[in-house]
Amino acid sequence: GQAFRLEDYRQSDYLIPELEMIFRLDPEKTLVTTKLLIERRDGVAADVPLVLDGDGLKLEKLLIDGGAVEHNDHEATADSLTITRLPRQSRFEVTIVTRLAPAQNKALMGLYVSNGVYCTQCEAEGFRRISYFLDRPDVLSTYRVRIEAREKEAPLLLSNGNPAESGALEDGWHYAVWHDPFPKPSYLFALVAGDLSAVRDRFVTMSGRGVDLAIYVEHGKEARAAYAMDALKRSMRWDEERFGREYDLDVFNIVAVSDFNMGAMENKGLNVFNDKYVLADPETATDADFANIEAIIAHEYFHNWTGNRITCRDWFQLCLKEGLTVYRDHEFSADQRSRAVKRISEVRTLRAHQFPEDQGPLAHPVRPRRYREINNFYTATVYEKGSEVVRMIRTILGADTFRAGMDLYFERHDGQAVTIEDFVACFEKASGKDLTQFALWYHQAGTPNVTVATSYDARAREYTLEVEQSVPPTPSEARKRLMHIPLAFGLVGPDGQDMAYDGVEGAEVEDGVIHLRKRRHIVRFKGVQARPVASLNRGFSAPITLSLVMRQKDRLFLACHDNDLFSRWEALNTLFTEALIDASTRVRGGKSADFDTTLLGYPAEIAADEGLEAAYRALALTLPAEADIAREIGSNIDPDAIGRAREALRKAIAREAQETFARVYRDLGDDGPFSPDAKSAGRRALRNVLLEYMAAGSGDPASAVRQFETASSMADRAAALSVLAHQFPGGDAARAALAAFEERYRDNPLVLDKWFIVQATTPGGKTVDLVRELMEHPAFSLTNPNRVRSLIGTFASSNQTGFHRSDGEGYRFLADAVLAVEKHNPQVAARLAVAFRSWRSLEKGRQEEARKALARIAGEKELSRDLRDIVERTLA
Ligand code: HT7
Ligand code: ZN
Repeated sequence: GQAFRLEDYRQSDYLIPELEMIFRLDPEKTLVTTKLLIERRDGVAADVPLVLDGDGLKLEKLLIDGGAVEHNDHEATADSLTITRLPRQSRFEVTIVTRLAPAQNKALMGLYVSNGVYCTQCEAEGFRRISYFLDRPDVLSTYRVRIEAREKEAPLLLSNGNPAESGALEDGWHYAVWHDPFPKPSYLFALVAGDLSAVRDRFVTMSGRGVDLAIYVEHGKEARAAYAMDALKRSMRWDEERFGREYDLDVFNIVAVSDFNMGAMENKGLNVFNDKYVLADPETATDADFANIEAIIAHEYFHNWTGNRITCRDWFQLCLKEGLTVYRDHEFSADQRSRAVKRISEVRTLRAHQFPEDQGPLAHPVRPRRYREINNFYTATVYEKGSEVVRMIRTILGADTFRAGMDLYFERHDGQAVTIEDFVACFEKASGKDLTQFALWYHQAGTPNVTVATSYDARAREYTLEVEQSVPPTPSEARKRLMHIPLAFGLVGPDGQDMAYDGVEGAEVEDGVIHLRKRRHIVRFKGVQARPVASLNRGFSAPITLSLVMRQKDRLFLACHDNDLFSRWEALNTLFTEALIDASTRVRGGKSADFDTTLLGYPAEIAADEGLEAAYRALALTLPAEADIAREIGSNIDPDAIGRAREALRKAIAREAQETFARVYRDLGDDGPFSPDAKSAGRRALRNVLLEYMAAGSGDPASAVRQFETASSMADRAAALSVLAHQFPGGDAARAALAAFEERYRDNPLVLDKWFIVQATTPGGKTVDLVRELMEHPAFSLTNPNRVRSLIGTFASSNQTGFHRSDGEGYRFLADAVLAVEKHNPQVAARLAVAFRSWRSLEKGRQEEARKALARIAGEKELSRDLRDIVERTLA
């Protein structure tokens, strides 16, 4: 298929400074009239045709300056409209009428109907499914949108910007007009029409302007939007205080819909959300749900400045808005909650999603140079690694200069569509530093590895780090250039405090950060009074892998004493990972998984250490996931051996710490009325980790049954359900709990998703059959992305022993499911297929089975561009 290349970018010949749209809404026959004010750029000849993008469109009518266009003067296909004869003057008006059937649109791009609500999704290239347009982010227009609908069917009519006018029409129809004064690209256009309830509030901005806020949900769900509204107001205030960014329209609307391909969408003044990221109350939402809602509400709101006011020149620049906005939402959550706990969670997510991407066939730079289907580039690399790159800029420049760079970016580029080079230039200007080498983080794929060897010369009082960097080859980038890696560090002394030193040679070291720029640095710290333990990459200052051979004793010392909480967690996590890799090798060789007793003794200490916040203790006690262990092993992977080793470690820890765990679990108790705040969530997280251990150690489901039956929140109920279903599968307790849960929530699809997830992630070879069976459940639907992701997606991405069943049944199942979903929703199907990406790191038998399943998909004649792109790159 055709690929788009960054170097081929050129400006469009025409611009569309203004447009008017009229929607006459009907589920089967919607008419869209679009009146475009077209402007020819200076220097472009009048005979240069105007070529507008379309996707599956049917042209009903075409006028230029109000007059008909001759047959010979234009060509309309489903995918484009080319007008060859145009007025000589540089500005003219093109009127286009298209006809749509939104009720038939199951791809959920363009205009569609979700549970009776008309809504749109235009990013990245969905606008062209509504009307012919210059559907590219560097064409910015002001929109005036008139919506007409049957009042009974759609009393609520929304679009971007501010409301301008509304009124009644004949035959029970009515209309509303919206005007958005801020020029925007078409991907930020939105329309919503339906019968929804509003939760309203008001926000006064820092300059004293009032903004009417509304969150629209289905009738009866209003109370479940209260937390989202609170998160919105906190986000608006935070952006003023931390970045000086004020909201700019009179209204800010959020709509929750139940059929949505992604999490949410930042359309100007009218954010559309997957209802999963709006609706929450203690009865139905876990603590993770509350935290996700807070983060995503913030993320979409923050896009108003990073994405909307300043947008991307082209889709290669996606990280310009996404990486930066993720960085901003991470900072917001860190300020609202515990910074260390937040950072640990971010790093776990990065390693779970971005590292395998960077280390597999789908690896690409944060700012890619080539794509066949842009939908497949909304990736962990663009989002999460993109955020890490911004974080590194801040680490290198310091907080104040970083803020000065951001201020300059907002000032210089407001109202423009720009590039990563423009963004980086603002920080170069603000700091006076040359960031050319640093910018390789945007341009070069792959996770850099840093190898470190340490030595201490007691006589000379000199501590030496020999540091070497390498970047592994990735698809289409065999040779890599050397990166600028900011490595935050501390030299931890025998008393646990960071040690001072007199001077340093061999690298630039500033404010606790070593700047690696060469392949090899020998960094000598002078005047170090005793042998320290090196704490490196503190706070995960750079998204790298670190190879540092360290005695277990020293790692354990860091796990107990490092004053950087992230590094403390990291030390323990590394100890667990190393132990699990060893154990899985032994298990695979038919031996027993043995563990060092020093390591087994430490979890009880952590659980009982009240000097540590509960959320941190919960994270520290969470063993590396099976996928984390597999990633560290890297090749010839046997997921069953890893599963057994991990289970053995969990049991060994549970037995060793039995009494302490039971006591701490009891003491944490039920802490009264539910509150979603971070402290209460942390207590629940710790209790629930302990519950898992207690069940594993005792082999008795009783405590989980008790918690399931008496839980006063979904957080506790869902945790108990998962202990029962995963540790006692098929047993009476698990069966009873699953049945009770299903009965209690049968009318709440978002909660039933948790029921699907718990079952889909049950370890072991039988789960694939269960998942196939659950696809027949009345609550399951192949056309709703949340259902598909909960049942099929989590099975494939989060059930190592289930998906990787050695006979290949998991792979055959996924191939069938992907092909079934692809028929109506290529975007969601392509995302499901990403679960195959690490197939080459499996042992030979599984590799062959996975390859066959992929080849079967690739062999289908009529594949969508989305799915073909993923499958071919995965097989390449
Ligand atoms: N910017 C939004 C991306 C998005 C999207 C992309 C492709 C297809 C459907 C989509 N829905 C939302 C989400 C965000 O990052 O804020
Ligand atoms: Zn985003």
